[in-house]
Order: sequence, then C-alpha cells, then structure tokens
Amino acid sequence: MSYLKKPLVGIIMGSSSDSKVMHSAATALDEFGIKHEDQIVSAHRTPTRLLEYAKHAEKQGFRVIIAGAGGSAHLPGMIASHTTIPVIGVPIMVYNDKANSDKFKFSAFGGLDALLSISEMPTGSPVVTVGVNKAANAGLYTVKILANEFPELKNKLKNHKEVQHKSVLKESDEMKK
Ligand code: RP5
Repeated sequence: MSYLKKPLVGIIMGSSSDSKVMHSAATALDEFGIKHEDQIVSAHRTPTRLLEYAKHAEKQGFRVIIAGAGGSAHLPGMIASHTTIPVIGVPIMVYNDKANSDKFKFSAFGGLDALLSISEMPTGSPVVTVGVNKAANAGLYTVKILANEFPELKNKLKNHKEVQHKSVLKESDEMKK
C-alpha cells in the first residue's frame, strides 16, 4: 500500500513548543500504519519556508496536511491558501516555555483565539478545524479521508471503533463490581 511506503500526510506546527500537542496526531497515524512527514514551519518567523513547504507538499503528493498553531490561523490558513491539499488545523492552547521546559505558557485566550480564527477562515480558503489541542482527532480524521482511497483503512477504522466499544463495556462491568 502506498500509504505504508511514502508519507502522504504532512504534519506541521508553528513552533517546537507545539510538538507535545502535535505528537498525538502522529501517534494516531502510526496506529494505522500511515507514514507522515513532520516539520516545524513558522508562518511569522519563516514566511519563505512556508511558501517552500506548500510547493514541497504538492510535489510530494500529500493527501492531507495537519497544521497546528497557537494564537491564530496564520499557519493552517496560509498553507491552505497556497495549496489545493485539504488542511486540518489544530488550535493549540498550551505550549512549553522554551526558556524553562518544565513550565507551560498558556495562550492569552485559552486556545479560543486559534480555534475561532481557524474556523473563521475567510470564504475561499477553507481549513477544517478540530477542538483545542485535539491533534489526535486530526490524525483520526485524516485516516477517514485516506480510507476513501485505501479501502483497507476502513476495516482498520471499524476495528478501532470495536476496541473503543469494548473498553466502554469493560469500564461499565467494572463499575458494577
Ligand atoms: C504560534 O505561536 C506557534 O504555533 C506557537 O503555538 C506560538 C508560539 O510560537 P513561537 O513564540 O515559538 O514563535 O505561531
């Protein structure tokens, strides 16, 4: 399967400080054996790299780009405006304080700033949005998109649902004890 051989998904984030959140998008894809390429591309600190990345993504034939950003829609929004590839934006609330890695900085509006700006991308350059810090959902949604092209992923998704179902039944049984 080509999704096992070459990356069909690009995961990008605005800063190394977003990596803890964005890691769960990668984990979700790994669970389904989907190759991905992860990079830091800052819309405001590396604007030319952003343009190069958009060209690179098209050349690689990525089917989906997952873009995490704190504070605003700049990264997913600009990538969407430069490519025809569907972009899933991950609004980020918490990020590591680079100067003091065991501390966290919170975005001024608790992630609402990024969530609203990504979901309110002006007409003509749409970005699909998941919840604040919900990078895992971006990964799972990507699997669903790829399942249109690779039907065996549909079976894997069904198994995944079955596992979730069983874990709830187990929790319910344990409550009765
Ligand atoms: C956003 O601003 C990044 O996605 C990150 O969440 C936040 C802080 O980034 P830097 O201060 O490291 O540029 O662009």
